[in-house]
Amino acid sequence: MKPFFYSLIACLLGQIATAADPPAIDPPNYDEAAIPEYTLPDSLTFEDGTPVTSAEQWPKRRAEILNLFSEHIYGFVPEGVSNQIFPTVRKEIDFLDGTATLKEVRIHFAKADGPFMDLMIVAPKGVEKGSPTFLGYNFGGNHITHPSTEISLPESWMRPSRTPGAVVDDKATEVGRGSTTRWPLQKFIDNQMALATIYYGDVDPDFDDGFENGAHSLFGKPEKPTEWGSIATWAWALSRALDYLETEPLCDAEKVAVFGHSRLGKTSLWAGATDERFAMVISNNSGCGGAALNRRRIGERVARINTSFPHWFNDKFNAYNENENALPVDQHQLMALMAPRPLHIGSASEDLWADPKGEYLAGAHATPVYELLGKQGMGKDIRYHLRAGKHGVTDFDWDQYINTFKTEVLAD
Ligand code: GTR
Repeated sequence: MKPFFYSLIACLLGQIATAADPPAIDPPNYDEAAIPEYTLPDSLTFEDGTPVTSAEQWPKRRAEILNLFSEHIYGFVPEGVSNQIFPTVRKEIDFLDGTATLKEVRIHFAKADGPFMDLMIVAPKGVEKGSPTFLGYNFGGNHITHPSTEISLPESWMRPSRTPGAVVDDKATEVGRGSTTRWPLQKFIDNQMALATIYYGDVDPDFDDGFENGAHSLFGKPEKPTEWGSIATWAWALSRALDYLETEPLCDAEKVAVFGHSRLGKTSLWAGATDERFAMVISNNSGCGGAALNRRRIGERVARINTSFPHWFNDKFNAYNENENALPVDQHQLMALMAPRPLHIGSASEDLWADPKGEYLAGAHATPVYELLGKQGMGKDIRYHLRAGKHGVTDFDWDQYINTFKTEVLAD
């Protein structure tokens, strides 16, 4: 009886384990030869099958594509979400040996005492009209960009840091000041450009929290599987930051390049797609759910990302786990939503998880839409660079983005 008893228990435990297990995920593939055949959806064919033949028809087709991305991947902003902001300037001082101004603005969402994000602006001095501006989220708080004690520490939940002591009890500490080289402030100033940055966790702390904190605490849980996940929420708040920049004398709101790295690169792309006021869009190593084509099924894939980060996309995106060919869109069409504005996609040679080749191809396959709009696409309005090295943001990457900003936005 004993062995039977044990096997019964083992069987029951097995069933419990099976019920709780995440869905089976194929191991990652890094072999180009093992990529299944695929056909990319055509950006220049309407959903009813008729071709898009003129630039005048593009806004209608663009709306279809945007709607498909909202419905199947990133999620719609729920009805009733208020776009109202309540900004308060908290600091404005000289910075970087008097070459720059440091300004801190607290922006409350929806009501004066609602949840808030702290926007930090570092802008060159002596620019009359307001400077062209990079707007982007940081991963660890505004204070990680520079050692100065003038920069306020974030107050919201802070994700763990690689710098020992920089985060204690989920809060940022003094130790984290200047702990990253990802934001070359003096380089921006020397190029007469401003940086506007926000800690992304102010808007929505990056864990699966059931929509209870950050901006979500105002609006509650999504009622439909097509409503927003965290990426769409972060993107929505970038638009609210741009609303503020439209009133900010230090910045030229008509010349704002939205930037993001990795998950925040997915976010900058979605912000650029949903808000055409952004003059230029930058994706740095954004990978799966960003610039990389889903159908290549190489490196990180849809099932993996939805399992590791269930809160990033809408619930409907789960329908495409190990089922990428069923997606009505692919990421080249997200790139096409930037047209005719300049788009810069940056990859890193060792960042195979993000599929550098897939990131390039998404840009290349957006070219027909740029051409329809009288632009050239890949090589001109769509820029791509492959930097040597790992996943990250380097000065070399910034040199490329600054150059594209100058030649494609500021030279006009
Ligand atoms: C990884 C994730 C990527 C990327 C990255 C990041 O773990 O798989 O999609 O977003 O995180 O944002 O750092």
